[in-house]
Amino acid sequence: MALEDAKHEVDRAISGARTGLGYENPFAGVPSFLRRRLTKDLTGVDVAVTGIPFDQAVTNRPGARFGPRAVREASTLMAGDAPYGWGYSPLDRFDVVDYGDMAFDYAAVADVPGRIEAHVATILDAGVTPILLGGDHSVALPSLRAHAAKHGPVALVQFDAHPDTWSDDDAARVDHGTFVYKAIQEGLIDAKRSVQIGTRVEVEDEAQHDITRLDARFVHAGGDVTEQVRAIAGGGPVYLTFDIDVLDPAYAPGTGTPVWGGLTSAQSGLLLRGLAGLDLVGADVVEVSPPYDHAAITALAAAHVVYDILALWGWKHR
Ligand SMILES: [Mn+2]
Repeated sequence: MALEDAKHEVDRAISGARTGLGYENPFAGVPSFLRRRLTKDLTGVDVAVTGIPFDQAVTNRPGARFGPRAVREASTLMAGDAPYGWGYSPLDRFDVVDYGDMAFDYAAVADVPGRIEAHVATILDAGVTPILLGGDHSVALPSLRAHAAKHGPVALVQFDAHPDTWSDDDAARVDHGTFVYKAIQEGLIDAKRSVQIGTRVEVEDEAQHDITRLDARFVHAGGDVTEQVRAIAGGGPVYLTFDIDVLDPAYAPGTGTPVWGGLTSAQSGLLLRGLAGLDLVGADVVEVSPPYDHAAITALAAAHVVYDILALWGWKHR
């Protein structure tokens, strides 16, 4: 029996096989995201999860270059289960793959945004929905450029401790705290259909006046977050960006610029579930910095967020 079994062993992250031995352990095998097929072939694929291990645009702690690996590793634990509270499994209905990490020259920082835009455009051109694993938050800007090129201005739904609207009129700068400012300037997002959730840093800015800001206090006070977000961002394509620092440092210590008073993991899960129905066309989860993490707390939270985003995307396409 054991010898016969050995011949049929597969690693599903490599083969994508749905047959073969059914007891691959969560602690074994290639640590692709949710143990999905690791491939550069996008034929027939619905969603591609891809790592952007770039962290040279942070204002404080670095380390998000190690984020994609840590999030993948944390995700392997939940590969056998449907995401909690959704009532269906996106992995049963859709072809979700791990598209690997984007390659780039770490010493040619100025070239990185262009590479990210091309990387994301390649996925979009294949008719596939991308979900990016950051990396710092600067990766969202080139991702938005690729999405806007395909869809026109998109609604931005942003979970973040910071509004990322600090002014930055220098096109050559690559900064994780100014992507929203630049996205508005470049017309990549429809500010009136955009909303920020969980912010708790105040920026004196004018550029984002059209964006609705449901700050951390609003969330903690029990405001109608999901109802408002669905009313503001619904009815058109939505890009969701989730900066893990929207969580309180107690739930996500491993991040570049932590701020107290943030969301709990439970709140985040409920909010994401409450957004079901939005037409998600792309997403990213950024700013996981494993060197500042403890017991993989932050990576685990991020893996859950990505899984919920997958379920949110799939809700519209079931
Ligand atoms: Mn951010």
